[in-house]
Amino acid sequence: MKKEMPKGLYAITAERFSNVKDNITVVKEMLDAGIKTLQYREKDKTKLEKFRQCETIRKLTENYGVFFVVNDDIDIALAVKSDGFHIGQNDLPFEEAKKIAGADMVIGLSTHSPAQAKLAVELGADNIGAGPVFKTFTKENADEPVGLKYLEFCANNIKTHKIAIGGIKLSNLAEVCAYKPESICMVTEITASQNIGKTVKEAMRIINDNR
Ligand code: 3NM
Repeated sequence: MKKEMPKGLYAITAERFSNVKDNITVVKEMLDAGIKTLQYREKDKTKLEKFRQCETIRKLTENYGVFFVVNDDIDIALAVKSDGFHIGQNDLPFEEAKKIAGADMVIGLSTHSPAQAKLAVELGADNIGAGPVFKTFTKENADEPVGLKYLEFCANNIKTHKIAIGGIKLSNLAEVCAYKPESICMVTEITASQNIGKTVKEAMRIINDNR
């Protein structure tokens, strides 16, 4: 059975931007702080290293009852039995990824324009990334920021679960909340924080206050 992705704050790993901590240490801090949705995203490791970290994170997220998403690697997602899988516009065609992932896997697709968002819905995406809302230095070759205008388009036209992403910080979180995306993702604002627990709790408070 497909699980439902929780709404609210969505966290993603980024070991390069984690103050020299490894992903597992950061994930434990995120889980202790109350994160409900977590994506494993890692561009600089071998398949085996990624698999090992995902195996550990799957156990941890299961213990905490947290929704676990694997980015890019469908084989790892299936092997560790993650709840979800996420791909971008330059990965396997969405239809192919969906066939491989099977009926029980929640599948998300990153989108950067109204046309991509509409197509993602037509193709049966369970959720869509919408961004980058603001300038980001976390993703290599990220698209130019689509701004709050794209979130406004999505709010008015897309019913599928939306994940706002890209350059989102505590300082601009309330502006993003105004467009009511089901989830909001902050990557480096959390991973690079000197106090992950405090940052996560503050983000959740802002999201709750602006629902
Ligand atoms: N995807 P930060 S932007 C992983 O627009 C990712 O699809 C994006 O990192 C998209 O919160 C992004 O540190 C990185 O800016 C966001």
